[in-house]
Amino acid sequence: PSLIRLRDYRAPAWRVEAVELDFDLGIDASEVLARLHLRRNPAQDAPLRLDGENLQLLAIALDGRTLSADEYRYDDSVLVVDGTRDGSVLETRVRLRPAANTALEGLYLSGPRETGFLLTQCEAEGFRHITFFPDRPDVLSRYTVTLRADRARFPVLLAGGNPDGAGELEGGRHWARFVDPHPKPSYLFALVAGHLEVIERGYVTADGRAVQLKIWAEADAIERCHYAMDALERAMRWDEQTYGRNYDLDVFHVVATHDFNMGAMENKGLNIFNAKCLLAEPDSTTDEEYRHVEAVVAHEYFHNWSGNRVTCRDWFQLSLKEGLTVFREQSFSADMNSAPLKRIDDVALLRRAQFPEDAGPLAHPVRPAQYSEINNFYTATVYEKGAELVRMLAGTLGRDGFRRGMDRYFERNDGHAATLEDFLAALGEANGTDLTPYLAWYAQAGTPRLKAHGHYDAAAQTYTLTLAQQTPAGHGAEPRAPLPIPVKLALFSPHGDMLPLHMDGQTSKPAIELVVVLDRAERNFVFTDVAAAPVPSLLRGFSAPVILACDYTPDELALLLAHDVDGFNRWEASQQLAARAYEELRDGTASAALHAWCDALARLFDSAAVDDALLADLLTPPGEIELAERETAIDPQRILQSRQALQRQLAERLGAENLQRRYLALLAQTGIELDAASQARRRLQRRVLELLALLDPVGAGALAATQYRDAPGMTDRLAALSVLVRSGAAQAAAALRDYRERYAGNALALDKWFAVQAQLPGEPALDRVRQLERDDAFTLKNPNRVQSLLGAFVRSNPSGFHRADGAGYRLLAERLVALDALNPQVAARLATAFNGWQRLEPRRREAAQAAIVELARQPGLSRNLGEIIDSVLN
Ligand code: BAL
Ligand code: ZN
Repeated sequence: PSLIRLRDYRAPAWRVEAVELDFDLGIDASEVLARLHLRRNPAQDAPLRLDGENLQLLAIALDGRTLSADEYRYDDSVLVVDGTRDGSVLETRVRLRPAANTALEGLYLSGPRETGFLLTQCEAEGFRHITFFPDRPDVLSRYTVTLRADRARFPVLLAGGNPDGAGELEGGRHWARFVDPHPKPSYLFALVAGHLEVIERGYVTADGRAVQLKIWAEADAIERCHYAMDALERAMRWDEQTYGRNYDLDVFHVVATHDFNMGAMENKGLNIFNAKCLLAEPDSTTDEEYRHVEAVVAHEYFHNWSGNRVTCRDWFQLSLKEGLTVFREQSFSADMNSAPLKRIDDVALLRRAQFPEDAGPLAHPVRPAQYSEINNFYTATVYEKGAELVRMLAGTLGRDGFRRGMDRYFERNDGHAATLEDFLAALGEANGTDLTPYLAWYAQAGTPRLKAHGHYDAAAQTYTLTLAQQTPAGHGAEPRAPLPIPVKLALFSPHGDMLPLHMDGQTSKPAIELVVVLDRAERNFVFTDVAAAPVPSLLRGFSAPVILACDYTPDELALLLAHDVDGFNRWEASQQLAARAYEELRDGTASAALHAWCDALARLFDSAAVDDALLADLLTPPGEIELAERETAIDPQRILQSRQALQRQLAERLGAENLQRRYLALLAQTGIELDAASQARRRLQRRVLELLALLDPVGAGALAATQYRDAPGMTDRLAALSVLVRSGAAQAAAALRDYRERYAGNALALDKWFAVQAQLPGEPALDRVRQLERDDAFTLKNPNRVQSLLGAFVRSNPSGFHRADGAGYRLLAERLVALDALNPQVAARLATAFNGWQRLEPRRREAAQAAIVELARQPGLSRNLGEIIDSVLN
């Protein structure tokens, strides 16, 4: 397959100033009439080439004249038209088959053909499945969209932009028109048509615009949209207050669908959401999912400026909108909830999803240099690492400086398609600083390693911190240069107090926390007037996305765990200590870290020094995937066992009686309130029950069964179900039956039923997955269902998926072939579970390789899946 390269970028030869789209909508067949008002780029002399993927062309006319067959050429992906000039109007009419579209890209049907509704998904290149167009993000056009359809079958007709009339037609049909005054790229086009209910709220922006907020969903889901409406309003206010950004249309539509490849989509004025990122109610939504709904609603809304008003010049700049918008969402969520917990969750996700991606054959820079299929680059690297890069820039400029820079960026690029260089230039120029050294972060794959070593000179009372960086050689041939790495740090006295920081040669008043920037391979930072050997707290708040290696003693980490006031670093100390304790247990060597970890946590457990949620996280060692990152010959089953042994040791140190007492105290207060303290209690209650289940499976099984039965909401119910299933409790089967029945009509709740079982530890998982595939509710056609069973198995269950006999790999390969024929995007995403097979222990490595090679031999694989398989193998 041909590669698209960043260095080959050329401005478009033709632009579309305005486009009129007329849809005649039907489930089996829809027709699209497109009128393109063309402008020639005077600097180029190329014929008009339009993207169009497998379209059935019914008619074509240029400037009002029907074209003869020798005046255009169409090869099922590109239409070339002769004789166009600046100002020409090209008209095409095509027929689409929405009900037959299982790829969920372009125009498709969500739900059953009798009752479902039509919708579109265009990012990244779905618009070319709808009509002929220069389907690239740097062609910005004004859209007028008219929808026509049978009123009884399609009572609701929606498109992006402002409503511009509606009315009746003959034969029970009706029409509606929408005009979008803001020029936009084709990937932001959207329409929705069908039976939908709505909830509405009036909103007045800070600059005085009255906006109607409308959330649409099918009848059985509409009452689950109120939380999203509240979240939307919070996000709109926050963006006004934090970035001075106001909404810019008269109406803002949000639509929920159960059939969606992504989490959600920021189409201008018509956001479309995967139902799992929008619907919420206590009976079927966990606390974590509530926070996710709030985050995704905000993320899509924030795109209205970071993505829509200022869009990307080309898809290589994807992180310009995604990394920035994830960062904006992270800041919003931190303000709405607990900031340290949000940071812990985000860094844990980065380590679980992005670090492994960056360490294997799928590694790519945040701004990739090339791709074959752009849909494969909606990755943790572009999103999550991209957000970390923005966070470093924001940290460097400070709150006011970053706001100044963002104002400049929006002002200068409004209505344009921008690049990462434009972004850094605006931030830098508004602050009189040069940020171009940070471009190196965007160009290099791999997670940099930061080595830290401290030396205390008692006689001179100086502490010298040596920081050194190394970026591993990537799979690409990107240049390797030292990166600017901001390291936020503090020094602690042996008693756990923060010390004033006297830096060598510094004249201003000493701070107790500061940021040093390591901008070369190695550097010493000297602190003076240090009375005793200090313990450094480094990379506070995770100030740079690196892997830190510091030669701490277990006691030093325990000191930070006990005293660091930076919640993130306190958690980080626990993670580091737990990882060392895990290694001790695995290797049967010393037990200093194990004792230090358990002792420190036992002290915290019995004190009120930290809040419940942070305590829950401190009591949780790094996950199996993160622990695997520290190994060279990975045996996931051994990792599971050592990690379980570690947790058992902790549980023993805390004591069954103590755990049970705490559990019952937490249980007595539980409810469905969503305030931070209530969520924190539920988080700790789950963790305590999990620890108890390791010590006393029978006793914990009884408690979990009762908790399952009496749970006031989904957080407690699912926690109990998970403990029952994972610990193999006798009550598990009955609880699973009950859940299956209780939530038979609730797809999102049922997804969790599949996912809990797909994560059954160890060998039994595979048979359970096969059994669940035979459940009436399982289908490969629904991305959420695929994700809940197969995704949870291959991605979140290392000990189950990586069976030594290779049966997990063969199952995945077989399902990928079937899935690829239906939905290549979903297949390709699932296939990334093969990433990292080279680092498995030899038996599993061979089995994985055999399955992947066999898969690669299958004829007719999509470009999406083919690219992932090729990359994984090489
Ligand atoms: N733009 C694709 C979905 C999202 O990141 O919002
Ligand atoms: Zn996004």
